[in-house]
Amino acid sequence: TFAEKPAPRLNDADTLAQEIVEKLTYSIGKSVKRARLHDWLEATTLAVRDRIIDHWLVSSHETAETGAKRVCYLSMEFLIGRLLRDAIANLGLTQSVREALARYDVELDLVELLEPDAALGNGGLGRLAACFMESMASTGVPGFGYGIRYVHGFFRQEIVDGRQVELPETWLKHGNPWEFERRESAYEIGFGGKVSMLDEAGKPPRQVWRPAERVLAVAYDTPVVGWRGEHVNTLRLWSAQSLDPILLDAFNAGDHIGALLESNKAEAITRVLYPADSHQAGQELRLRQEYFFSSASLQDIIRRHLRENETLSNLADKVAIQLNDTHPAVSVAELMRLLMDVHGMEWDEAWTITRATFSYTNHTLLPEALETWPIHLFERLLPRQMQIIYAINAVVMREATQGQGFDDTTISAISLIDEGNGRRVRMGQLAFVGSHAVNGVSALHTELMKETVFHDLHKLYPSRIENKTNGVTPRRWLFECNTGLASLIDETIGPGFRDEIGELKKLDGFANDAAFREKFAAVKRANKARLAALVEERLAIQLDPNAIFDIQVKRIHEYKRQLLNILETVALYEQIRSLPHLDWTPRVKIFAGKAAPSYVQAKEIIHLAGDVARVINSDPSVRNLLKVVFIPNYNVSLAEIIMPAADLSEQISTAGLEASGTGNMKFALNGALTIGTLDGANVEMLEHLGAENIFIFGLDADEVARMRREGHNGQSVIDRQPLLRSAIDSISAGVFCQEEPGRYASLMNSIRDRDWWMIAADFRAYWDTQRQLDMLWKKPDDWNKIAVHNTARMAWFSSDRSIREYAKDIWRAGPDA
Ligand code: 26R
Repeated sequence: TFAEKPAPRLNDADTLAQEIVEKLTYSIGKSVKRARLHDWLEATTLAVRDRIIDHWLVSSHETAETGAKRVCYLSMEFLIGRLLRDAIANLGLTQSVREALARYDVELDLVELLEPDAALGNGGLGRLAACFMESMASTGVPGFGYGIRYVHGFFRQEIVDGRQVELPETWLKHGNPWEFERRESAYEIGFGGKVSMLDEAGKPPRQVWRPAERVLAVAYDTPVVGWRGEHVNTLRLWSAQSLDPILLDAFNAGDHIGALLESNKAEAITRVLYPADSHQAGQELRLRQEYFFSSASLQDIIRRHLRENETLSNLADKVAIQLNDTHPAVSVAELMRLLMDVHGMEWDEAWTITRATFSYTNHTLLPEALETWPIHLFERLLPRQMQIIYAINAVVMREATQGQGFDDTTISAISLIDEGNGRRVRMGQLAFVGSHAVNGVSALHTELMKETVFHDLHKLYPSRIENKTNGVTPRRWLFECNTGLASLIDETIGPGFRDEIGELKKLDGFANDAAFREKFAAVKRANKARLAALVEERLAIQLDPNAIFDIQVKRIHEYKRQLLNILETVALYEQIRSLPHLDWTPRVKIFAGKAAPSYVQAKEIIHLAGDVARVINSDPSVRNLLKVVFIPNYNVSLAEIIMPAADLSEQISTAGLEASGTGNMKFALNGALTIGTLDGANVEMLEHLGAENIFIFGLDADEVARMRREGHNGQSVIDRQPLLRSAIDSISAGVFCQEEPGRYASLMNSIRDRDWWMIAADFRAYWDTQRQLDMLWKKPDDWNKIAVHNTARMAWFSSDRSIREYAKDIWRAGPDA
């Protein structure tokens, strides 16, 4: 029995107006006359939500009835941003909702702006999870996102006296109309305590874990609607609650405060997102978060499976679980525990099922970002899981000893236990051995995984690593954020690309059509004007729309080399001042991004960008030829304004260190040219765009590795580069921070000494490529041709393509399974 297909609703403005006003009246209790903009947001959301729910119920019943395999995407982060515009667009309601609200003199665009930006993620990994959720819904893969319902998402960034200040984010302040609390889907999560052998009469002996603490995981579901509203999936986020909201004993004994403290401690687990994406914090609370959401998700998966199946033996045929990086890697041990200790399965069967169920995606090779946990902490918090990890390790060690060519060194590299640093559990190794498939996120990254972090595991299991290049959803990152361009494409090649993004290719020929190029450029100009207005309003800086909008937005990281960009900016500034008669191309350098609160160098880079901006922007001698802006509080919503407004996209990481990048794809899809290194997915963009349409410079990954091995010294390069030397010297001398001349001494010295990130080494190639782009800007026809080719050739980087590859090669799920 399928869920009753709902009677199709009318999608005209009259019907929507009526439904919205009904919500306003009866769900919010406001009259049209009294309603504030916020009330309209809520009423509109509720009306749109009803239509999603119709499809949601059908989708979930269909999956249950057909016994289709489900995909569970376990991720500590989902960087979803605003949902209303996305939902309205995917349902095809944009015009009628706009008209419906206009009848009450309410502007849809203004209503949308009031929605908080759900920032339950740090950056690339979290935004990828959000794009994947949307693409699973759009391609009809029965997907469940599992994560954490943080009360405070990623911090809000303010710049105070030039420095980053972190403020708490309170996205739930006005409630969240998208979520449904599911009190019936709640699970107990244990911590600490002891493990003992239980020997019951007539039963084989087994281990039981008696946790010392227990908290409740309560589910909150958000529907995720795909393109044309045909399929709706679920994002299930867990919230921690105290098992007894008040410990009755303590309460009755008169310990009112003590009783409530206990519940605070439980609820602390899901209170805040860790904002570090570079260095592992190693906090106990973080491990608690990882286990909390892993265990809740697995218990939920098992319960649903047993509702529909007699046995757990076929679990792997019915569910695929994707581990989004190592953050949920403890799931490998937890599933083993649940299968054996709770459901009585034998080790061998449990291990076979576990490996057939899990797969793991690696998102970074940076050694300092690889997760390991001290054994003593692990053992104290999760004693049974620690036992299981030792047992898994024994299995793997046995396989390695039997394998060819594994000596002591390789075997200790494979071990789940790092014996070198005070004994730690290696979460990457755990995720790897517990999975049947392990993937990197770009072709280059996947090859480097095989050569570096997983060199020895790859030798032991040579067919396990495969590549799945990232993608971005074209709905949010083209149709919704760039309606001007999307409509122009409609007019030019017809609307087929909205259902089949590959049709964008038809645009390629129009690169040679002068009339089309003019329209394409007009759209870009309008998008630049919109960004300029935002900058003017927020920062009181005026931008020249005739200048190249040269943009680098992403987390602030040494390896992403915002510093290289700033040095080139300073060098350009000095050149303009010393050669004012030359025909300089006007540029606006735009930066945005957050630094991890404890990442000192990243914060100094933000400070420097602001200092440089202040001096350059107030220097009349550069005459509008150069402007520099740092836009505070980069988030998904800001990205939606920035991506369509870029002429030039900066993707300049030290080669070998950016696993993929996804901002690179969003920019190019919206017609920006890329200046970048041969890193991450830039390599594949080069293949799809052709070398004439992307501006690649600098050392490649092999060269970086060789120079690091052989020892490289920045000073010797700087001595041969007068522009670079002068820029570094000016910054060191305090030209941009006269109030504190020594402010950037250590930042500059790190380039002079070790130059670990190859900033000095790549400067010249970067400078030359930028000047080549200056020349190109003077030939708008040539520039715009390339821009059109970028949009036309980026379809392959749709996350629908990524998802179809995962579904076919890893999950064996989805409509084509
Ligand atoms: C353990 C903790 C400190 C931590 C480390 C790293 C927490 C979060 C991260 C974030 C990393 C894994 C991340 O976001 N990586 C990015 O993933 C994107 C999606 O695959 C890539 O495009 C991007 O290149 C990569 O940096």
